[in-house]
Amino acid sequence: MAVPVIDMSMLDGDDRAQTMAKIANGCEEWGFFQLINHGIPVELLDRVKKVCSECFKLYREQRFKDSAPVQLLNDLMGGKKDEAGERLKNTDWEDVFVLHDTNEWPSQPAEFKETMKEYRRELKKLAEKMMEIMDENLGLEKGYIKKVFCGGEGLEHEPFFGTKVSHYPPCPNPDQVIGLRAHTDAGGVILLFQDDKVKGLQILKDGEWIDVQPMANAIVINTGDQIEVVSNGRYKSVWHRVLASHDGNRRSIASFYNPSAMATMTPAPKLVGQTDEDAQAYPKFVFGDYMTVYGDQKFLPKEPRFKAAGAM
Ligand SMILES: O=C(O)CCC(=O)C(=O)O
Ligand SMILES: [Fe+2]
Repeated sequence: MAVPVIDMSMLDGDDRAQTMAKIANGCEEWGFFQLINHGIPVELLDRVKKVCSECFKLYREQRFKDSAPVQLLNDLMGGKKDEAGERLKNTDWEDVFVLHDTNEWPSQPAEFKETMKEYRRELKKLAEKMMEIMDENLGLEKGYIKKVFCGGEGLEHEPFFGTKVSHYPPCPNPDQVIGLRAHTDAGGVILLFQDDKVKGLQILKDGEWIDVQPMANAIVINTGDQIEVVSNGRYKSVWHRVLASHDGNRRSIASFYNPSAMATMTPAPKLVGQTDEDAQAYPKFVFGDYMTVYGDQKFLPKEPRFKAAGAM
C-alpha cells in the first residue's frame, strides 16, 4: 500500500478528468498524496536543498547537539531511566525554524533569503491551485476555499503562509524517541518537500502506519483540519508522524497555507444536507481561537479541539 502519486502535468491534456478523479480520491481516501510534474523547476528545488542544508550546518547543528532531547537521551542511556524516559515521550528529535512574511530569516548562506523567497512564491501558487482543484472536486465555486481563508465575502485578510524548515538529525537510539509525535495539521493545505533519501514520515491508514516513500523532486500534499471542516468531513485531516533514524539527517520543508487568524470556519453550506450522513459535522469557530486550542492539544485527537474552539 503506497500513498498515491499524481502526475500534475496530466491536468492539461486529455487525461484531465481522470487526474481530477485521482486527486479527489487522494483527498477522500488518503488525506496525503505526492505530486510529480507540478511545475516547480528542479533547478529551484536543488537550490532549496542546498541552502537549507548549509543553513543547518551553519546555525543549527551545534544548537541541536546542545538541545534538551539530546541531553535527555544521554541521561537515559547513562542510566537515568524513569525521569528521562518519561520526558522523552513528550519530546521531538527535530530541529526546526519557520519562515513567514514578517519574521527575520537567517542571513547565511548568502543565497538563502532570495532562494527561499522564490520557493515560497512558487509554493503559494501551487497551494492556491490545489485549493481550486478541491473547489471543483467538491462542487464549490472556483475560489471558494481561498475566500473562506481570507475571512469570507468582502473581507480581505491575508491567509497565513508559513514554511517550516526541519532536520531530523541521526539519533543514537531511535527506539526511545520519535522525530515528530503523531498529530494532524491545524491549517489548510500543506505542501511538503521531503528528503529524497532518508525516510521517516508515516501516515495512519486504516489503523496501520505506512511510509510516505521518499521520491526525488515530488511535493507531498496533505489536507489539514480546516479543509476537513470546510468539506464537512469529505476530506480528512490524517494522523501522521516522523520516526527518528539511526543514520542520515532527514531534511523536510513543509509549507502551510492556512486561514487568516480572523477567518470564520464552518462547513460549506453546499456540503451540508438534511440526512444523518451529510448533517453539519463541525461547529462554527474563528481560526485564531482554534490555533490557541491547538497550541495545547496538537498531539491529541482533533474532535475536542473543534468543540473547544466552537465554544469560545
Ligand atoms: O517532516 C515531515 O515530514 C512532516 C512534518 C510535519 O508533519 C509537520 O511539520 O506538521
Ligand atoms: Fe504535520
